[in-house]
Amino acid sequence: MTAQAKAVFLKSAFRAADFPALPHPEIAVMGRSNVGKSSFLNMVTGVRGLVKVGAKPGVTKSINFFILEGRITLVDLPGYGYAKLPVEMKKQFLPLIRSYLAARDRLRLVFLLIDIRREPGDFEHEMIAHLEKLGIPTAIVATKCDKLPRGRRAQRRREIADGLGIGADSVFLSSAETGDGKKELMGLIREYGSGKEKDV
Ligand SMILES: Nc1nc2c(ncn2[C@@H]2O[C@H](COP(=O)(O)OP(=O)(O)OP(=O)(O)O)[C@@H](O)[C@H]2O)c(=O)[nH]1
Ligand SMILES: [Mg+2]
Repeated sequence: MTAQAKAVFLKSAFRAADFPALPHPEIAVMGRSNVGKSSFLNMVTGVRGLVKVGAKPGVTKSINFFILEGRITLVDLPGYGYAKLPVEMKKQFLPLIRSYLAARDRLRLVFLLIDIRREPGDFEHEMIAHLEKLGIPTAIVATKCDKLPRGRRAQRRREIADGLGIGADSVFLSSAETGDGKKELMGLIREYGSGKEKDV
């Protein structure tokens, strides 16, 4: 029998006072609205329907906590605003995200997701700098890689890495449609979730 990751929903928090006190190492998923954060969690855990996914941006409006195999906390963060929204609405979840990052002393790793077809923008640059300042390891994930033919993926991976000033090896590819990247990403979750982490 293959060991299947078992993940369960714990709670939603709309403000810092509602964040649960948990003993486990914690790993969070962050990125622009509609980039595929919730789908990413469904894909890596293998639990279809664990997190609500939507065609329209702005589906996740709270911070959602999940427990993986009873020993790792996984966190789905609301998205940074959709490009078509007014600036004020785009930024509506940033204070909540910042207070989350400041509050969680067991946070071991943040997955920062970028659509493989997009260029990293101000949000990604600012968040990477912010996470670095807080000393939180960050793994960049290029999502929806099924949208590009295989031959184009390596090139986009390099371009995203160049845009962020990091090595191409630090950008992981994923697809919630095909399961591409699942093994590697689950490997990172287990590594960081066990406390025996290597550098990303
Ligand atoms: N083709 C393809 N579509 C994807 C993939 N991941 C997500 N999607 C689609 O993209 C849309 C947004 O996915 P979500 O997982 O809800 O994105 P999110 O980042 O959680 O969005 P918010 O909660 O609104 O911030 C949905 O229509 C998904 O089906 C992927 O890997 N490939
Ligand atoms: Mg979501």
